[in-house]
Amino acid sequence: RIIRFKYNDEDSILAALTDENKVYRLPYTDFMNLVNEAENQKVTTLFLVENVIATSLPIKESIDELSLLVPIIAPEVWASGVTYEKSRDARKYESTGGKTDVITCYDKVYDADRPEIFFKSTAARTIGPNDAVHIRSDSNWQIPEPELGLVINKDGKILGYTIGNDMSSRDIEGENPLYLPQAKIWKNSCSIGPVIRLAETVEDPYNLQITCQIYRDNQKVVEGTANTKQLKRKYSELIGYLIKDNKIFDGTVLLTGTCIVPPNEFTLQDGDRIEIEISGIGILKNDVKLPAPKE
Ligand code: DO4
Ligand code: MG
Repeated sequence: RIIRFKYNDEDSILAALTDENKVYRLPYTDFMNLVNEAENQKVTTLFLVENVIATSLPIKESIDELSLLVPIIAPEVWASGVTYEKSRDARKYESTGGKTDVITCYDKVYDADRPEIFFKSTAARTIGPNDAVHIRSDSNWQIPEPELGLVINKDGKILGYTIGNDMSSRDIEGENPLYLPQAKIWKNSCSIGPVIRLAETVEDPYNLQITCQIYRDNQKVVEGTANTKQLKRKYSELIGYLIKDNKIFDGTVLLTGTCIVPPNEFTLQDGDRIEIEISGIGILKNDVKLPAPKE
């Protein structure tokens, strides 16, 4: 797994995190530099990383002592929607007030050949662990969306897997699906990290357990779990539609849709804490903040 962290007066360090939680500094400026170097040498990224681990010593600090940053400064984050039944049903609920005898755009997109793919975030709006996700001041129904993130190159090749939180406003989208960008994009509305698990080390990306826990005043108030085997689509299908006739940049992250939705009566509050775990990848933890109104 690849991490980035702040270290004394150095801006950022790229490092490998082993399964035993040992941290090895890598001689590359960032994740894409590592990937490109492997390509130049015609070896896998895993080979380069294992070589560093075999020929150097881990740093003395433990992973918990490090100030982790986003593992990659993704130029863009895109997201897939309504890729799990759970999401289709939740979107239908918020847009109809709970009616089941109507066909909504969410029912149609779940069954359509073309998936829902939307623009989610830019590098400046995306945060990593140890930073707070923001909630909007004009919404009364906001949730995290725990999602597997694909780190891809400009040609759509999957380089690694990360964890993403597609923060969402259910009442804004529920009022009118045309409000989607406002229900999805604002400052600190997207979190990714804390690691990128190299693609070649993931045995079955369609069998990853995802868990989301939300804490309020140190009490767990929400817990949900699901598995990527419930995904309706293939990752190649989502990427295929994303890159079609598009310009995509190295290090783009594509979120694959949410499979966990908190109970309908739940909304996030300032001071909550969100923890999203994906098996074999790690735990993405973020506090929730309602920023003070601008003067
Ligand atoms: O249709 C809205 C977006 C749904 C979404 O973000 C998801 O399913 O994860
Ligand atoms: Mg989502």
